[in-house]
Amino acid sequence: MEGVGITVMEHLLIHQKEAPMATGKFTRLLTELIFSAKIIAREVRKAGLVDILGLTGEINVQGEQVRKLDEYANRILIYRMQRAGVLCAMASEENADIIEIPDNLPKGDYLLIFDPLDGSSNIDANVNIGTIFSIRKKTSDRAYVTLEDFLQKGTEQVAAGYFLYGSSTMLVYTTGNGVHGFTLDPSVGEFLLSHPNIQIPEIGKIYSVNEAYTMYWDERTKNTVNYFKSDKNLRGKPYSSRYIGSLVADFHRNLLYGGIFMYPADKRDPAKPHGKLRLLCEAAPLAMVVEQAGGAATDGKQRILDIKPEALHQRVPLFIGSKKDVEKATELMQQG
Ligand code: P6P
Repeated sequence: MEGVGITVMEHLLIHQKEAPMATGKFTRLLTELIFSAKIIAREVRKAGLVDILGLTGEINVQGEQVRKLDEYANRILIYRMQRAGVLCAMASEENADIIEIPDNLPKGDYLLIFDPLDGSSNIDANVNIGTIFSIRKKTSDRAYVTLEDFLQKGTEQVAAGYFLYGSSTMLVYTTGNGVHGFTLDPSVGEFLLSHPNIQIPEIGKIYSVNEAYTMYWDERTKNTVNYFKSDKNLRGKPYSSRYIGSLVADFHRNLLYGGIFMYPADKRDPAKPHGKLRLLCEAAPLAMVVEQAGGAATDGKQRILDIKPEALHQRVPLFIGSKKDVEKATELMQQG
């Protein structure tokens, strides 16, 4: 019927036979995640007016004036997802330890890991930012949740995706049956299917990396990046350089157009020998999305989804995007 789109819930139920995830519990989890994102999107849209409005003009659940949007997004997600009745615990990029569900609130057996507002340092420049999420199931038969329950390989994710707060607000996610994009129609407050079955081009035309760090890279990393800047690559000419400095925005553009995003290890900070990006709340969810879209993701050596985490905030080098480009980058990163 003209003018009526497919909502996320309709899409999930349509694919119910393929997506065993479309159980009531999973649907509830996704519904609450979407509601949280709508609240965050509303505040992000106001961000430019903060000075005029005075802070966000929002009183958060603790009755404090909210000062920073990533703290605000974190609070919204924790508050709402604790009450969804489907989680046994959460982990956030903003919180050092796992976040338990208070005893007085209903619980389930899903685990949610998220980066509440990735790229938030760009918000004052009105650059696109996003929320990245990873959904897993508690597999241990212990009555209580421990850190060990979170340290599962990325292949254990049951769903993953991101919200992108930009010229429009989008949800892109997978339950293991392809990648689907939905765009928020603010007039009805629903995310409507806008990008069914996203497939990333096998060979891209964009490379994304912060070349300011060249002097901190090892020779293999320099050779790998130079490959995309030369005419000795699969395209026979240099790839275009595009780097926003907001992971979700860079990833989303490359997902649609084709390309490779690289955040290699560098020698800038001895405390972060494996680069800046985090395995559990950034690399693993985006790796599930990109593989479901026909792409690839490695740490320069192995598949991101095969990495067994050792710590909640473990950082990994990330090479993610078009399959042939990531395969070539990984090959070059292994050369002596
Ligand atoms: P750099 C934003 O702070 C972020 O975590 C990602 O969104 C982004 O890809 C990366 O850092 C940018 O880091 O070191 O290039 O400024």
